[in-house]
Amino acid sequence: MLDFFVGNRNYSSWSMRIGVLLRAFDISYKETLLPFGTDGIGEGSRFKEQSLAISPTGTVPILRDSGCLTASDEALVLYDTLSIVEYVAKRFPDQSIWPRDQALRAMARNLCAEMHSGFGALRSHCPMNIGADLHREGAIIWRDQPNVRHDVVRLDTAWENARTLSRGPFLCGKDFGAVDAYFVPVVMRLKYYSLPVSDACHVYMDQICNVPAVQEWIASAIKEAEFLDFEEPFRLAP
Ligand SMILES: N[C@@H](CCC(=O)N[C@@H](CS)C(=O)NCC(=O)O)C(=O)O
Repeated sequence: MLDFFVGNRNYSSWSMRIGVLLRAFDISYKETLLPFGTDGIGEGSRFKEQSLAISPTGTVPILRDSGCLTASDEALVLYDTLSIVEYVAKRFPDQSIWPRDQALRAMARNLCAEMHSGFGALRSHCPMNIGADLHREGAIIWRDQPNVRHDVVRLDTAWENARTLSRGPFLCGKDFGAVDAYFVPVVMRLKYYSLPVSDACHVYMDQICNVPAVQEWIASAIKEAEFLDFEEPFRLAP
């Protein structure tokens, strides 16, 4: 049995990647929310205490597979989005989580790795906040933060190249895959901060927003209707 532990759906971009991936591929699992609290997510917080009880890093998402035991007879725990994607792809080999074509698969891994370790300016200046109208803040960030502009231009170029090479409409071909799941939280940032992107980029963003698994996650994030000051640099509590 797969246990999937997530953070708050509107704030936890890393959780969203895997949550959308599992839903898109119809993989069955039990989801448990480890809620971010008003005491934050750092050392000593309730969230940290709960997440450290399951994984050594105390971060979300976490995937635990009780169908696979370690040498110490404990359920296998995966605590990083890259290793989770790799594990799920091996565990469900009939699903095209990575493209079958070798060159497209390598391109998908390149892009996932780039996303995993890059786009720091966009991530830090535009924290994910699903459903929030942050277009004014987005315009100021765009004006004042050259590194955010650089990240967005790179995204736009990378997506366009990938969709051209693979013939789209997703990044690595006609089907939604791990690489698209990886970029879903970035699509949320571009959308809710209304950052300026090319027409082609808008087409891809719409493509992503029309994926049922993405729509489900967005709906549940908005329904959470939670407001945590430490995740909200731009808004006051309603
Ligand atoms: N490298 C990790 C990063 C996960 C991560 O940073 N998650 C955030 C929530 S979105 C977290 O748990 N933060 C708590 C902390 O850093 O203490 C992954 O790929 O899953």
